Amino acid sequence: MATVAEILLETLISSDVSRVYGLPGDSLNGFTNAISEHKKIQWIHVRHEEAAAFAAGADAHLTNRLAVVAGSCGPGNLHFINGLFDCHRSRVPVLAIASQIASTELGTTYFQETNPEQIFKDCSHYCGVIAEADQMPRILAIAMRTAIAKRGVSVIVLPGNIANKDCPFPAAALGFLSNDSILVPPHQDLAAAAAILKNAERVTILAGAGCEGAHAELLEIAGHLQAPIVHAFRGKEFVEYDNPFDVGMTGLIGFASGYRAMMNCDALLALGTDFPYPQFYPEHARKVQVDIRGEQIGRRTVVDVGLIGTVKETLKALLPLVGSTTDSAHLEDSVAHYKETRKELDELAVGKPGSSPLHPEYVARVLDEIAAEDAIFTADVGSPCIWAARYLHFNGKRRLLGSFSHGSMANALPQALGAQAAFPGRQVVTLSGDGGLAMLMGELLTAVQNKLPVKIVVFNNSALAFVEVEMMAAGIVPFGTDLKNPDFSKVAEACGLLGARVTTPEELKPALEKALAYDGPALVDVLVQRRELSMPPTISANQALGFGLYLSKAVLNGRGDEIIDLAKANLANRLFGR
Ligand SMILES: Cc1cc2nc3c(=O)[nH]c(=O)nc-3n(C[C@H](O)[C@H](O)[C@H](O)COP(=O)(O)OP(=O)(O)OC[C@H]3O[C@@H](n4cnc5c(N)ncnc54)[C@H](O)[C@@H]3O)c2cc1C
Ligand SMILES: Cc1ncc(C[n+]2csc(CCOP(=O)(O)OP(=O)(O)O)c2C)c(N)n1
Repeated sequence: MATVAEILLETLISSDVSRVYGLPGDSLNGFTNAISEHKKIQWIHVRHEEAAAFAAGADAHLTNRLAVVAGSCGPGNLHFINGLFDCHRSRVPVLAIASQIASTELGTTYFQETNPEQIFKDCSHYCGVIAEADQMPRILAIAMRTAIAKRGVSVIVLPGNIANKDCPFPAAALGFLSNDSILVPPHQDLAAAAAILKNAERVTILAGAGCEGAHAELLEIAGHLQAPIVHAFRGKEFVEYDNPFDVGMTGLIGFASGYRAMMNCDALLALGTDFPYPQFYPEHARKVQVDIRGEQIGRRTVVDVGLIGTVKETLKALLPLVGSTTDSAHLEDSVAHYKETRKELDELAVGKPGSSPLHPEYVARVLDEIAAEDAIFTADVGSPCIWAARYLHFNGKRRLLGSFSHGSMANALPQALGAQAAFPGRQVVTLSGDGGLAMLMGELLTAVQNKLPVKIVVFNNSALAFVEVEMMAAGIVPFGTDLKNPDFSKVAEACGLLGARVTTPEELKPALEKALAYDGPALVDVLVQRRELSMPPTISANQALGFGLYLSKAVLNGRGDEIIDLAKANLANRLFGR
């Protein structure tokens, strides 16, 4: 008779799972042993379980299929927690197999004993404990179906001794492998939404990740309403390309034009977005929001009509009801402003030969120009998010991943590993922070060991620069943000990657080209400006005040050199130029 671990594995295989990310340990031996014997599932051996969870999240995001992580008891699966939070908040289907100490020892504060069912409660839709061998197939199926149907994390807690017991039931099919259901709101709700949109003079669309697969419908309704389209960050990869209505992103790291188009409208149509910052929503506009999850509607701003539906199908149903306006003043004004904003941003992305350190904008721009047309990018939380938001172009084939909803540092490298494992033939490129890279630097070894040819571009500014800006904006003198970095290219070489270090603009393109063409993992360490300020598109009185305060504090502290630094980075232009 097959063991619980073997039936578990067979169930995964029959559900199209072909990789498991993890790190072994005593209580997980039954499962890893089954993997080693079956050979139908690839074991992606990571150096830190958090990385396994980030990698699985990227895999699930890109494949729209369940991804799986497995970790040993106690500290082994505890390490998953931050990565699993990211997966859950990004709404990607991930199953975590958290092995547990022997069931005979539970409740005795035994060596490595934890309560995973409590620990993972907040980052999962379902957490089932397998107390008996007979129970496993049903608990597993519930966990898998829940992760797929609700999109998020499920956890099964499996004591090591039970994994090795005989299982009397065979592997059973789940019945579905993804949730692609469509949902159309009722006519009366659509009519109420249409009335708001028809009666408005200036409609703006805020489009998010829920617009995936609805590009044509999005453009069609924008045409009918003569509405500029602003995108939320997770919607960038699906919305911005081939889009004459595009006016950029809004938010703290967005474009001035995106902010302006939102604030100038008298009706907002929010489509598949959970853009989280209330202060960036227009106060006086009427609002219609479409979301597949009704509970998301009205969470960030007051909404007049909520439509529970999938964007594509809802727009198809809404289109005949909204009519067509010929008044294009708001659209034309917003697009013109966007063009100006874009021009200003592009002017910052320059590299004067010999000047060191480089402008990070220039690094992102060159990367964007030479990366493959179906490249997968991952961006670390911190200022790499800014460069990705402003300088990477998408085309319907390229993809973008980040820890956008959870906001955890160190996501870019492990997400790249998962992306590369899922798509071995595609170019996978990180925009890594120096702080972010160092946080999970052991994963360089994962890239080498698993032959994952990811390309890591380090924006090395010797600082936790993003929080430094936050501190300055809040009127605080930066503290604890210095990073004493090694030469990351040498670290990479020691780990078995191709390494390169770039100190001047003219070295950049050749180094990136060589790394992208290299048949294996490569790291390019680029020295970039530390105080390349990326101020919000609109500065509130408080933030400006805070900034002034910082300057005076800096002077008082005898840190005049920092002010000169800021001047070099063209602060005034950024603050007041747009
Ligand atoms: C350092 C940092 C700075 C950031 N700054 C900004 C910023 O300035 N601007 C910005 O925009 N973001 C910013 N973000 C990201 C931000 O935190 C949010 O993650 C992002 O705005 C959310 O994008 P979204 O609404 O497209 O995606 P999500 O938050 O994932 O929302 C998608 C919504 O669509 C729904 N949905 C999914 N599929 C469908 C479907 N088929 N039909 C209908 N609905 C569907 C979901 O239920 C969900 O409510 C930043 C993140 C970081 C880490
Ligand atoms: C795990 C975690 N720790 C701390 C933070 C707070 N934080 C956000 S961005 C950031 C700095 C990131 O630094 P780095 O990776 O060097 O990128 P930079 O902003 O310098 O380009 C910090 C500390 C976080 N988001 N996640």
